Amino acid sequence: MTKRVFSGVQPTGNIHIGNYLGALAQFVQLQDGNECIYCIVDMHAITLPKNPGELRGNILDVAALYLAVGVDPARSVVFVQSEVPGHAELAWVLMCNAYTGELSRMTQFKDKSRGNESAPAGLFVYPILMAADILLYDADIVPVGNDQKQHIELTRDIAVRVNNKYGPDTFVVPEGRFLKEGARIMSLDDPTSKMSKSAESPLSRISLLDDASVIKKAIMRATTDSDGEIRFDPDRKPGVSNLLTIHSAFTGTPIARTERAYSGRGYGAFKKDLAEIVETSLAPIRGTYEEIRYSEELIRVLKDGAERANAIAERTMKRVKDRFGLGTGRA
Ligand code: ATP
Ligand code: LTN
Repeated sequence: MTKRVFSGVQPTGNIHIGNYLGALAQFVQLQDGNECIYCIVDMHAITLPKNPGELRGNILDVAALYLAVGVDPARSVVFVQSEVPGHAELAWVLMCNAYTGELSRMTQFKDKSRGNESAPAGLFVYPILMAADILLYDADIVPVGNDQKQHIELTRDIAVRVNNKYGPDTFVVPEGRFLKEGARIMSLDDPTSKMSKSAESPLSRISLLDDASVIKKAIMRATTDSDGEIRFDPDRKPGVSNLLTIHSAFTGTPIARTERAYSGRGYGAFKKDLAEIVETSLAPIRGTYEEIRYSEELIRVLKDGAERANAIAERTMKRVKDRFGLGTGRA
């Protein structure tokens, strides 16, 4: 039986190779044999203040990148979250079935709010909106990076809780799909924290649209260590291990083989080759992106995607309203 796949990326700019290897590459692979729905989660992006003009631009950037990496709008639904009202509607229903205690335990909230009394309430309920995104489409599989594990668990807990109360088939209980290699790409200049869109230093990441010179600079300057040995050991050699992970994710070569190939050759040679591998992998993505980013075709894809997504979302909302006894049931 074909499975339904759902995932989303925030339109926050600087989409990087961590997002690509951890999430986008899986989006493309999962199109074979599954029904895929890929969303640009703009409502998640406003949990922290955004410049409106920039946000609009970032939405189209992510949409163009989806298509550039190989998401095929003829096979998959591609749309913008705020264009389907069901997300906000279902989020409210789920909020009434989630506990403040479980939300306070979310590490992303703890990191981003840091006990700040004026942290937006949206940051606190962010995982509920994410649960709504997933449950609205009866998704079976959710491909995401490792950092989203806790949010997927919460989604499952809420789905099971509602099913126990309101009927076993109210929601499909989804499963996360995490990649082993490439599930967590670390920052290049601080390999103990994850590569992130929001990190201040541009040398911490490689964005999908970076050109050859920027890629080379970031990799050549990546933090390593002083023992000169190319060996995978994330605890003692986080920088080198991260570069090996990136190498393996782009080439498909097992890490052990790369360790042998570069044995005794020092970091310089490895880094130079890696920069070239990353550049040749990203060049075609950049090319397609430039062709479609400002095209009418992109707008048409998103409009069509929103219509298809809405049709599914409306069916789910009708079912949810019936189970909860909301409305008259005759609208
Ligand atoms: P931020 O910098 O704001 O934390 P982000 O880089 O985590 O943002 P998201 O839009 O939240 O970006 O994530 C998009 C997808 O990329 C998610 O599935 C997420 O798990 C994945 N992802 C993000 N960072 C990494 C990373 N360093 N390694 C692997 N996957 C990642
Ligand atoms: N929270 C995710 C983005 C996201 C998402 C989703 C991922 C929002 N809704 C639904 C998968 C399914 C993040 O920060 N990476």
